[in-house]
Amino acid sequence: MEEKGKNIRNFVIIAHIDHGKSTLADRFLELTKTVSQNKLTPQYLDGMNLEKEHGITIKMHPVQMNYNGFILNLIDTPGHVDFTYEVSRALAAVEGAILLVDGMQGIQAQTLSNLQLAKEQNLKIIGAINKIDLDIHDLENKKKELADLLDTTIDNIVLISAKTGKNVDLLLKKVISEVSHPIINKELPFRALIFDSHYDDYKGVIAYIRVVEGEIKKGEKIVFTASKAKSDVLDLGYFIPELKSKENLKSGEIGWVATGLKDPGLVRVGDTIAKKLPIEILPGYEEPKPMVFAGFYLAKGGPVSLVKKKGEQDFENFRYSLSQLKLNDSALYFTPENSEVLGRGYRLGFLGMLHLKITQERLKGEYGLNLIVTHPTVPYKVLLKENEAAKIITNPSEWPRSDQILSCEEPWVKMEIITPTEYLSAILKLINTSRGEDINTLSLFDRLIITCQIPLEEVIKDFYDNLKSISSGYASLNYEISGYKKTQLEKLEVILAGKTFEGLSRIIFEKKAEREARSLALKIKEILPHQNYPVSIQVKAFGRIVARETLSALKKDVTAGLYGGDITRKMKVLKRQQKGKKRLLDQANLQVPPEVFLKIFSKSN
Ligand SMILES: Nc1nc2c(ncn2[C@@H]2O[C@H](COP(=O)(O)OP(=O)(O)O)[C@@H](O)[C@H]2O)c(=O)[nH]1
Ligand SMILES: [Mg+2]
Repeated sequence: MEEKGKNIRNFVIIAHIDHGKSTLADRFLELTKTVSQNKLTPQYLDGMNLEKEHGITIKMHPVQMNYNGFILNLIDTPGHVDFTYEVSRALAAVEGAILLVDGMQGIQAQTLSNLQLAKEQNLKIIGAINKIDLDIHDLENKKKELADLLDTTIDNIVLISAKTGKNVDLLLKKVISEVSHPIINKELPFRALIFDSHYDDYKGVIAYIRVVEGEIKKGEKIVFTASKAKSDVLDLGYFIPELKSKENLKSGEIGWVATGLKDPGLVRVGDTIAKKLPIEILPGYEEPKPMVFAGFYLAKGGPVSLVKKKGEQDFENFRYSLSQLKLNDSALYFTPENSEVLGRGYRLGFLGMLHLKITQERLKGEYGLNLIVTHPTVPYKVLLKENEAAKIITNPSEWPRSDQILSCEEPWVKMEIITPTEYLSAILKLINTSRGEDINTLSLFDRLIITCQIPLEEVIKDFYDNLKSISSGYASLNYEISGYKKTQLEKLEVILAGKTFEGLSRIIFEKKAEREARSLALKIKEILPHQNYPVSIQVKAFGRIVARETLSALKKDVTAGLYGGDITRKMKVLKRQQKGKKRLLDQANLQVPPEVFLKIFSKSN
């Protein structure tokens, strides 16, 4: 009989966004009867509400399937560039990858970047072209492209339809025959890598692990090598994709352990779990560097919490929510900060704008936190005249006075865009207006790869949306941080009804400051709800007001209740209203609703 363990296959599905990973996972779940037909909703593994709402995968999702005597551990992965850290962690837990390509779209930017990550992990990669139920007119070319990319022959490329299920069984059989089984080492002391985690109110921290060596049973004691925290294994098991208990987890297996730990800070993704220390630490993950920062503050009215005493307890609740969320999103970074107007809050760091938006939605949906988010910023390096060390500034309110600054630097990215040739000139124009440099064009079969360097600040603004719209959705992009470069920056300050709103401040490339100030003032005018009094909107830069607008007062028709022809009475009421307006203006304590903060930095408004 075959040695136990040799019948295990651990693999991921990787692809560009929307190429059909989660739908393919559905077909696998169906084929292996892991989820019963009547329960299988589309993109079943996208279990989070947010994933269903947005139609995208945000988290990696592990699931175990049984097929023809084999144990198959599949991890579905997200495709968006902001969630690459999820993909790379999933890759470190498996031996093989299905690289899926949408036959209509062909190879896209994340196809290349995910392939690169899989190669770095020495995974066996199986190429598949999806959506063959559609009328793909140059299928032969698409096959050849993918085969060339994978350095293989076209007969190795599997043609499938994740929608109809065509050839999905062939693909799964290929995974079984070509992906190697994990290296099994049951005799060595237990070591496992934590690749993800989440918090459970009853069982505490649940760590998702890949067991590398040895074996672990329910009730045994474990230790986390980074925090040295100890715990008992309350329960353990595998994913179906919900948690399913079993007796033990052995070398080569993927599963979860319930630790009972109530302090989320004790468990870190990438850490090694053992039974005893000392033990050699497994190569974990390189910590991702947050590159987009924003302040998060509890909106007035507070969170939807049952806690009666607001204030301190709400803030404590906020902190606890963040540390719980971090367990399930190890790329999230946070540190406390204060704002004169907004009170106590946190500065959060993200991998990109989608990561920011998703986090805000998760904090609201999963933790009931209604938050004000300040204008996002990239980290800037500033050299001060009287200080030799460069300072990294991630908060515009900490921006030094311009006469104190010796020089500044901003982060740049190396970007790769894949596009059909006809959009080349429009894209080059976009790159130019976004301050891009070092532009190169290469051909990729019948399309082009444009590589360039661009300031990250331009990228997070609206580069992606612009690229999609000028290429009718056909161009795709990927980028990675390439380093800091010298630049000239200026701070824009927003003054509403005479009061500075630090949360709306932003740092901006000097040459774009005036234009940006004017459009910011206009945008605020459009978005800010009318008050009972006129609100002056001013934007300050270079030590002066560079843009101003006035938001007119809300006109309440106070005479509406007075019918009949008594004109003097009408005049009296109107006069009173005017006085009222003046009084209101004097006491103006303008509140900016959270939606306004959100809308001011989102391009679509
Ligand atoms: N016609 C067709 N559509 C597909 C196929 N596979 C996936 N799709 C659709 O493509 C979209 C993206 O699928 P999804 O599985 O969420 O992609 P993911 O982002 O890679 O996980 C969805 O609207 C699917 O219904 C296929 O084989 N044929
Ligand atoms: Mg998906």
